[in-house]
Amino acid sequence: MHCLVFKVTDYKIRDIKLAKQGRLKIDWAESRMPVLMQLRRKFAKTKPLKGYRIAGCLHVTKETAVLVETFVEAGAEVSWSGCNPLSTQDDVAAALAANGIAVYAWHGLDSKEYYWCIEKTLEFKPQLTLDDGADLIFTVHTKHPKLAKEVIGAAEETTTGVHRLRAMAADGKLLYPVLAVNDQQTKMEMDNVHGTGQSALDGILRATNILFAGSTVVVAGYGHCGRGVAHRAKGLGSDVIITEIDSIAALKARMEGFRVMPMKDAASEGDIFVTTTGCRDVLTTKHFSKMKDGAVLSNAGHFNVEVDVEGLEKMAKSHRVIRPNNREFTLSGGKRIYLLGEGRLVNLAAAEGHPSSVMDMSFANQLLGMIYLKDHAHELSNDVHLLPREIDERIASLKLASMGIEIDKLTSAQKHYISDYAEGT
Ligand code: NAD
Ligand code: 3DD
Repeated sequence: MHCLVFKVTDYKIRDIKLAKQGRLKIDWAESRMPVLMQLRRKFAKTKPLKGYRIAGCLHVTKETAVLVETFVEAGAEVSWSGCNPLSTQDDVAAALAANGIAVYAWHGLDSKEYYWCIEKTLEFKPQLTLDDGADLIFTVHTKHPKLAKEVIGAAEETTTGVHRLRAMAADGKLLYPVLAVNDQQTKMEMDNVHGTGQSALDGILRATNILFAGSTVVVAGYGHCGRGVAHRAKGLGSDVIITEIDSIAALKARMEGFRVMPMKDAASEGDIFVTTTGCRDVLTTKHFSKMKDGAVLSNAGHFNVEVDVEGLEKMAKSHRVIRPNNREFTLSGGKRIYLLGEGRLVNLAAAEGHPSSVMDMSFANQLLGMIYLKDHAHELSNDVHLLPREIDERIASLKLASMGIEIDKLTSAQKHYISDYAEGT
């Protein structure tokens, strides 16, 4: 629990007067993030990040605020920007600024302002950077090669960011080691699946109040996010269709009870569309022309490239904002198509993102990842690295304990048996 102490530091946000309301949201998030708060209490004593400066570029939500203030309690200096123009919660940003954090973020900023904010976070010459989508690390690599020499390592939160960084590494372009935090089991199998599964539908519901039961939901991509969205939509009574480009993922979807078909066929069947691919041009004009009147389009992928918004704008005779985060496009012949969150990740643009209790694990990985880099970056090549499995296991154990769940332990005889080969039939 924080009392509001206004500390003087540089920041640029929407309105500092929102700080009190933002603090309440952060207090709520803290109450649902037991693993991160337990680690905060431990590291507030030992200060493992003392003397380190962390620049972060990650959605400014109440959960991110808990991570940022945990970094500070662990001894770090922190500067922060958002990683999406529509995901910043202005009251949370105000609470961070009021608590002395150098935060540069406000809801609805334009592209120029977005990159201005990233530049501001680099002014204090961080030794560690943290990304969600790799815009910060890409800025360091393309615009601040000198600063890159002072960075010991970085972490990347999401799948698309890891893809970008793996491609940079393959080109020999990475100037320092990067941790693929996204690829942790306690992140990818939790946040991407269960977080996105719930929060994407949350965003769709807040923007439409639509009834899922009886509707046909088309989910593009049956990876971690798509799987979560498909199962949650099914749970709400929808008939779910999956589209894929990967035969194995498509087969998994079919075996788990979903209809699978190309988007050219699904386009005319869907009532609600959710893209979760990390790819571009998944829903385009050739699909819009086949859609039913009233079709709802949303994206849960990291960037706003999955729905061809420009193509829809060109195709439409008119458009209007009919509800918050919900734009109605009227096509020739009167057909209406509804685009949520401007095609940006619908869970963060039209809702609050994943629930705190799943971000608890994602951000415990970020915290332990930063400490791991502090201790081991000098041993790592300029490539994308996984964190040690022990970190995953530690977070899973802490989370289970916070849920009051115990598991069995192998006996010595069992350990011997599973590591031996002599015993047969
Ligand atoms: P993933 O790699 O596990 O799954 C992506 C799936 O999409 C794969 O099965 C792939 O075969 C499929 N795919 C790729 N291109 C396709 C296309 N053109 N048409 C149909 N299917 C296609 O990735 P993931 O972890 O599920 O992440 C997906 C996206 O969501 C990424 O951009 C990631 O950064 C983002 N993400 C968003 C959130 C959020 O809060 N909204 C959370 C986690 C990840
Ligand atoms: N992401 C989703 N919900 C979030 C929240 N409440 N706070 C911060 C970030 C949040 C995005 C993450 O899931 C990130 O891991 C991603 O995009 O993969």
